[in-house]
Amino acid sequence: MQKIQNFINGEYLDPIKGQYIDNVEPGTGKVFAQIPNSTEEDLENAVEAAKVAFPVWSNMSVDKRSKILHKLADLIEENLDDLALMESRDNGKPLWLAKAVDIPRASTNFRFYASAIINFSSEAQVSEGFMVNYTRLAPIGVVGCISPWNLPLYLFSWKIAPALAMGNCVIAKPSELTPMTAFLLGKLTKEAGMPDGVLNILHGEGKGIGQAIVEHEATNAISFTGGTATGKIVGVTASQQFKKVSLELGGKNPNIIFADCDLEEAVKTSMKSSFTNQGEICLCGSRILIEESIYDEFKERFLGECSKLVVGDPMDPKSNLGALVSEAHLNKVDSYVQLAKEEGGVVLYGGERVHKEGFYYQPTVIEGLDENCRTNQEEIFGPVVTLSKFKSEDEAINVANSTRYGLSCTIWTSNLKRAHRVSHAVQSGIIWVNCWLVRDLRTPFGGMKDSGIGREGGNAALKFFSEPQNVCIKL
Ligand code: TXE
Repeated sequence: MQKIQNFINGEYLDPIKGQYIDNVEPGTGKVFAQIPNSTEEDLENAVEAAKVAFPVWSNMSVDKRSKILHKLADLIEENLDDLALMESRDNGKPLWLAKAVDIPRASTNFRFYASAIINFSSEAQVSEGFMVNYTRLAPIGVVGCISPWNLPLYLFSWKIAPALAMGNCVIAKPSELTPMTAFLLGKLTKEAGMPDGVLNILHGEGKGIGQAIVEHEATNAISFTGGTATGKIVGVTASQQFKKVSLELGGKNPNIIFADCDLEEAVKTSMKSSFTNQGEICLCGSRILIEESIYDEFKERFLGECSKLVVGDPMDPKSNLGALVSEAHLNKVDSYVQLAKEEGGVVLYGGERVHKEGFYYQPTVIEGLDENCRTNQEEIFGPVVTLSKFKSEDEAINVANSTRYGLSCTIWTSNLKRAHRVSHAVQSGIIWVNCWLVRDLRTPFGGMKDSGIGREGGNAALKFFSEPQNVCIKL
């Protein structure tokens, strides 16, 4: 049984207190590794290493830091197969998806920020004959990065790449459900030439070592991605020490289908936005709102596509959906389908667990629910979507905005004015029109309302992971 280790000060170390958590493979339901359940003693070691490394890393030339991050991106690409296999075994997602999306985007994250810091510029204001002001983006120091289990290396790298690029040292904790690719990343940072102590990776439970990282006086900023409930705890903890905090939280995203859309394209992409990664992406469109005149046709086509989906072994290239990440999450998703039926919903497709071993669930489509019921208000975070019809644009906008979340929204229409009008009216941080999950990393990423605070991505992330300092010099 593999026992993974923390990565502290450039070396793999056992947890000091010798405590471990079982790591269960979602595809089989069997324990396949053990991970450290780190304690404050491990954290103190990581803090010490990060503090020692900070002057070296923050004073390193941007060009040299950039080269190290580019080399790390190269190494991720060279190790794509091993990383993808581990990602799939750890999370339950199909291997083909880990190879096509998760691991390549992790490499892209490092490559993007390795380039961004070379091209990043700040402003200077010259008051003629009197003074010049310039703004310096100073590194913050030691920062904490905490990531979730749905896109493990993708979101882990999404945080640590800009933090490292800006000259900070990082204490990072992946989800205890999916630690394996972060574990493997440690040695790649060493091979890339990253100085010891710059990146420290601690494993363990959120309420234990996760909370300790947020509380520790040495972490001056916290970047968190996870559930809204946890985000509230992290936000309160960090704000009491006036730490900068970025919270990327949950979503209950509307997918609005107008009658004037390209219906074939809308159905095809809606299958992806509903069920990719078993619906375990915070950006999935879990509430499909369809204009009344095309409701029946959309429903027929959508259900027809659902019947072609294969739920199976993540290692099988024919599997469209793999396993949900844990038995607890499988039970949570199933409980919401039972709730939907109690609330008057009709299950049009799916709604059942599949296979004996492992944590598999059918793609599930439900209609006949009111927009204010719990099924349409609460995040399920699984392969479950609801269909509902609307008569007018205003009605669609009101339903879209009717939850506490505001992460993303997809809009399907061929009317350009409507595309802009509805985009501006929907309370979501990310709007896709006639597409989904296409990203330009220069754009800010994040949600409104209970979907979080702050924006990551592009220059927004570089600014988050720095302290702007204005220097004014008399001429
Ligand atoms: O979150 P959790 P999960 C959301 C997604 C869903 C949830 C699923 O919509 O709601 O996250 O991810 C650690 N102090 N997003 O279940 O439980 C925990 O160990 C410090 C939105 O993982 O919140 C894990 O590493 N840390 C997102 C991490 O927090 C704590 C994209 C997340 O765990 C902690 C992905 C504590 N007190 C998922 N308690 C987006 N918007 O981009 C737990 N953790």
